Amino acid sequence: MATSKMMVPDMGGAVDVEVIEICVAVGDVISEGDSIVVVETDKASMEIPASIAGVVKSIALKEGDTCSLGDLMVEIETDSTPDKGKEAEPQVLAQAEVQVKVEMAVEPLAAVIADAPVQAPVAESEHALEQLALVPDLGGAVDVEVIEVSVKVGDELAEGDSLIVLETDKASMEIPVEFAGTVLQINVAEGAKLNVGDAIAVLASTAEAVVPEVMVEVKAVSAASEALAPVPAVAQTPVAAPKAAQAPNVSVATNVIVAKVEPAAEVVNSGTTGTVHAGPAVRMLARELGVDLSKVPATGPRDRLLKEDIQAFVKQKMQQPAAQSMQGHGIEQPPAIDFSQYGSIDRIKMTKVQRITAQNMTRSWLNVPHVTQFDHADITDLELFRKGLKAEAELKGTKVTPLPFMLKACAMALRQYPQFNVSLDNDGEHIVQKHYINIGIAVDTPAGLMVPVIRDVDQKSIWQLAEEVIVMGAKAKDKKLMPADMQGGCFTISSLGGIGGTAFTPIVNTPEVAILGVSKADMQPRWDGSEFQPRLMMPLCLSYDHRAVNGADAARFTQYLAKVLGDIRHLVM
Ligand code: CAO
Repeated sequence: MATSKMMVPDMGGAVDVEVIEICVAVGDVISEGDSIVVVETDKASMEIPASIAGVVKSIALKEGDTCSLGDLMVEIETDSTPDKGKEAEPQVLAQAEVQVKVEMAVEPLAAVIADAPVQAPVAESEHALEQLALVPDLGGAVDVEVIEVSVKVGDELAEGDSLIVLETDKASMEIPVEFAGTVLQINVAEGAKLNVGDAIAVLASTAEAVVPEVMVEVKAVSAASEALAPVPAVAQTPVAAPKAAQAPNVSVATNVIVAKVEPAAEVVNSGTTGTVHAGPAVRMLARELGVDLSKVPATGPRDRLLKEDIQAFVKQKMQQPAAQSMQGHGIEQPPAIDFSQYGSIDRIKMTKVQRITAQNMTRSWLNVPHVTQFDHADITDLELFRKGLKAEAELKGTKVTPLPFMLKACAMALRQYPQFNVSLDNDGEHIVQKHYINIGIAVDTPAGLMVPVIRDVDQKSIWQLAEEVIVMGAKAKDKKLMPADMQGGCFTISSLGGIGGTAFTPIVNTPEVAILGVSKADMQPRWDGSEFQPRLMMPLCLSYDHRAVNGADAARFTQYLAKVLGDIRHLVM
């Protein structure tokens, strides 16, 4: 038996954070990952999970206390019976003032490193460091699936090389390595579910060590030192955390025993029910079950939502008459057909992006009363101007398509008609008016449709927008979009103008309330009052949520777009 002290880990730099819940009692048998305490900053609540299993011997914190990095949380009695051996030299790994003394190195990441074979690159260079490549911030996504491991042991990697490909609900993304080095060990496999801070691989790196945020000292307890395990040799090699700028909240060293902070659970402002307090596990359950947390009555201390609250809410919904909860999804599925009876077929698994797109489209199509308004913009003069920019664009190393002009015109239209820059609250009683203008652009990629968001379009020049369209389009096609790149949109443009077609009816990208479809401009005869003139006409197809927007407003919106695109001097008005 041994006793371990579990300390407060790095909480993203937050100090004096209030303890709002103690999740364990003395005598509790806990497993690794069980919540020990819940803390709450002014921005988020976080569950701090146990990094080791054992029996709670004492609890140093109580509700209402404030705590900071390195404060003692609990003492845990573990049944580990380490080998006898020499006591590890305490290692000071960084500059932080706080030193967390831990009695036994049994933290999972530490174990990973301790087991890592020390391979040639380390031995060959006295400057070589074993560094952990960790999962970076995934924009709040959790349990993200590994769909590809792009490296193998022995590979020499340059900074920025792809380690793995992850697939979230919204996108596939490559996770690059933050430093050059040789792959010593790979800690993940295809199909694994990863979270921020999880170890991807161990690399031997000659890169300058990046000082971890947290300094941790591991020390066998002197009184019982003979009974304790020596820190394995490899564990004495400092393992640097990723570069501070990209470092997740978890700081890592080979011999660190620090409870890992779960990705901060966001505090949802529901508008109707006030702030929702719920830990990550509860939020995950709610997401799995499709439950809107703001609708669930909380019964926990200080109005915290408990798992039981979610379960009770779902049970109650299930008992309601089917018609009340159908929202269009109760439509009978078409019958399954064995197509092979008619000829040769292949059954191909959809990518996650395709599956999620299908779900989102269905949800939007069934929930949103769609109307599409058609119009044309005369872009003859715009095209003359745009083509005149070609040489300047080449000098700048960029390219200007009609899309940046459309983005700018839509930003102006959203300012002019703010009823298009809203989302409908799920309570059916409120509209959320947005005062920022972020516009998504639909990008066609081999993995499926992705919609990166260009922020603050109203504040950017045509050159900046042209550049961002190129960068975002390339990131989408190269699977390099991060979840944050696809969040926060107010309106979407789906441009099929580079491909063709005369018109289409795009589906509103909920919770937005309108989307502009653009088809290919072509020459058409236009009557100028005395004769027909050949004019380059671009088809505009504005689909909107008729709950938020009236038909007359939609007609005004597309007329306004046609005016601005027809004479782009309006863009500077
Ligand atoms: N009319 C005529 N020509 C157009 C046009 C329009 N409305 N829009 C673009 N073009 C031209 C461009 O000027 C370019 O020609 P030049 O090279 O001669 O200048 C050419 O078409 C190709 O443009 P592009 O598609 O490469 O660039 P873009 O900025 O117009 O679009 C992007 C970028 C990322 C939006 C686009 O590549 C894309 O993925 N489009 C598909 C969107 C989609 O799938 N929508 C459907 C969603 S619902 O299923």
